[in-house]
Amino acid sequence: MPAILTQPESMDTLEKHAQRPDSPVGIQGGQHAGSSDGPVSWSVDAVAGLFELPFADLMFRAQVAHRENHDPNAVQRSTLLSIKTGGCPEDCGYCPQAARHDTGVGNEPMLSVDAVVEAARSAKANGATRFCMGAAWRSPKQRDLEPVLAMVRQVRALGLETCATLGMLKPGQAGQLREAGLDYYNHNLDTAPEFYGDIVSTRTQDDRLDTLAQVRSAGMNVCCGGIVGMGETRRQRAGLIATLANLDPYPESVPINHLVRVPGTPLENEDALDPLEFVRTVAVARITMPRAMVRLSAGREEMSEAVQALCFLAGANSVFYGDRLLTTGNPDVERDHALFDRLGIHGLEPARSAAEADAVPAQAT
Ligand code: SAM
Ligand code: DTB
Ligand code: SF4
Repeated sequence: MPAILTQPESMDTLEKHAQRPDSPVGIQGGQHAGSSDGPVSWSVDAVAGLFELPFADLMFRAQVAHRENHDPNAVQRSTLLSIKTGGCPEDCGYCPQAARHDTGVGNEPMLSVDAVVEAARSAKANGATRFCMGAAWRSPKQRDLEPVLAMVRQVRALGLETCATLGMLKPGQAGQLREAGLDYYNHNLDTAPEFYGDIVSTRTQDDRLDTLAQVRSAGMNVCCGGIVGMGETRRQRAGLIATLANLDPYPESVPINHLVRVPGTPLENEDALDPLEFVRTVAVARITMPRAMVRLSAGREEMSEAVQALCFLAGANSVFYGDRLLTTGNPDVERDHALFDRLGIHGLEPARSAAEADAVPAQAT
């Protein structure tokens, strides 16, 4: 985890204000489950209450949580690569890679290990510190996992943090990925439990939780978040965040995706979400998961720079970096550099040095 910020005086002032008994922005929120030093448990009502705060009060609370745990001017950069695109048998309503959606995304073969390592090298040269390899699988077959293990080993040897998102894992696969040096496994809960069945019918959210448990038991860090703007209610956004925050421990990385409305997907005509509601979701994620890296994820290409700046103020401290996500676009690095310069943001250094690149991943913290 990044170093704690250094501005004791101003932090004291912020905290004193936030802890005033009459403050609408009091920093108490989640309830401790069981003993007072056990994990904090968030009810959907408590999270929905955060969403209902006046915007300035919500942002203030998010900033207190952010500044207590992170450098507010540092943003971590992860580059994505689709190592196996399209042809997926699942029916996720948002996804351009589902074979049954007529989106123009073809069923392509897996990239070669060399092509992936070359892309990782160039991501590192551009300033990314984490490289995330995505595959359009329901679940990897063992024969497909073998080349992925080689990719993980070689990408990690470059001194990058490694992440993969390959679908549901079968027993033993998480262990193999960790052995190869995978630092993070991305597997999103995507939306509130009660809305999940409206978006995906080919698996349940419990299937996702099962894979997340396997990732944890194997000692990997968890990257888990969701998508907003799929027609869910505000309470359902609160339900998603509460579910994430109640994972024990909560994820180290929390991608907050804005739905990219891809023509040919069932959600292509979904109403646009109020951008300030997206900012609120980021702020609520920051407050409920204070030590996590909260990633401003899909949807950034359509987002104004002013809204992105509000997301950073709300506690986002990570982005997908590079001009492509998996199949859709993302701001190019020049545009991001210009935005970061205007905001005085600097890239975060990798959590581990290149010298550690050959070591096995550290236990999740
Ligand atoms: N197949 C694997 C899985 O579903 O876990 C990995 C790849 S899948 C594309 C990874 C994540 O991308 C999904 O869980 C979802 O959160 C996100 N995603 C896919 N399509 C999206 C879209 N149109 N807009 C925003 N996020 C999207
Ligand atoms: C995540 O939460 N978002 C990324 C990554 N994890 C794998 C994927 C976004 C995909 C957006 C649609 C596309 O480019 O296909
Ligand atoms: Fe397949 Fe993942 Fe897309 Fe769902 S989100 S259709 S599992 S690639």
